[in-house]
Amino acid sequence: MQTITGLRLKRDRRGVSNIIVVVLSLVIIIAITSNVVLWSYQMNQLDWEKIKEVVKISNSTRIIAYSPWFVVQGEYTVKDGSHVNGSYEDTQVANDGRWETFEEGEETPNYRLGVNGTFIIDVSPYLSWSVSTVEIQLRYRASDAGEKWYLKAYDWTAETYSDSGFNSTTGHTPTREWDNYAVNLTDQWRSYVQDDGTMRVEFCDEGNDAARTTVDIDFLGVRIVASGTRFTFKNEGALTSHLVSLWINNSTNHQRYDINVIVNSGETLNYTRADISLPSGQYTVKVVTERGNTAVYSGS
Ligand SMILES: [Ca+2]
Ligand SMILES: [Ca+2]
Repeated sequence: MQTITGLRLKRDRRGVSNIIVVVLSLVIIIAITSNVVLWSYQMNQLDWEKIKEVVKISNSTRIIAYSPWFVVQGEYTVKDGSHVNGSYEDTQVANDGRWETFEEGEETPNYRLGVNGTFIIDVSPYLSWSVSTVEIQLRYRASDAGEKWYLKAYDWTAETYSDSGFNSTTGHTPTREWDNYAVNLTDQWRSYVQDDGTMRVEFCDEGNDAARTTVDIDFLGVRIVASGTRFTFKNEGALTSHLVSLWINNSTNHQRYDINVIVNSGETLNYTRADISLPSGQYTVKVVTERGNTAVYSGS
């Protein structure tokens, strides 16, 4: 009797342990299977989202910003010729009915005129911009049209007044009426502007001539020309897109920029970057989304 009971107990224990093994195995199998299913579902979800994402670049445009005019802060230095009338303050505002008058020197036939002044440019608001050049604008009236007039700036390295690298070095022929004459310093502007924004500008005649010219200066000013870029992104997909990087490429240069731009489904978004200057000639813009999709735009 005792033996039979012992056998039964052994069999029951084996049966219970078998059930435990089966149940544990089932639990493990279910856990693994559900994880695999979930993982593949998540993968499919990401793939699906990547496929569904449609972002386009519909435009990229150069934008130009001008600083206010910076004007002379003290009386002009007359290098050749003489001061006749008015003061430097009369040259600070254009078209205000006030001007400063200078006359070529007395030594016939060597009539010469050259005046220069110091200008302080406030560069600080444009530090984050891509400064493309500095412009000099003059409004003046000469009493004869017999010679050209020039704008130059002081080259701090060469230690001389120069127009080397300016967009125009041919001078301006006056009409004997009020004339506007502007030059820009191209990308050579750094030679002419000190780090603290100090700049010296000279207005001078073409050379020795027999007519003694009187010149009225109504306005002389300098300003910063900054350039940036406005991109237009279009989200034609059903999902919100996160743009994470932007490339500007041309035949010689590939430049990457970090961006952090959210474009909602159906949205057209303008995105302006003052520090990005589009290259001249053919270029391509590429944006990359967080999901790894790209959009490309070709411009020139
Ligand atoms: Ca002259
Ligand atoms: Ca004036």
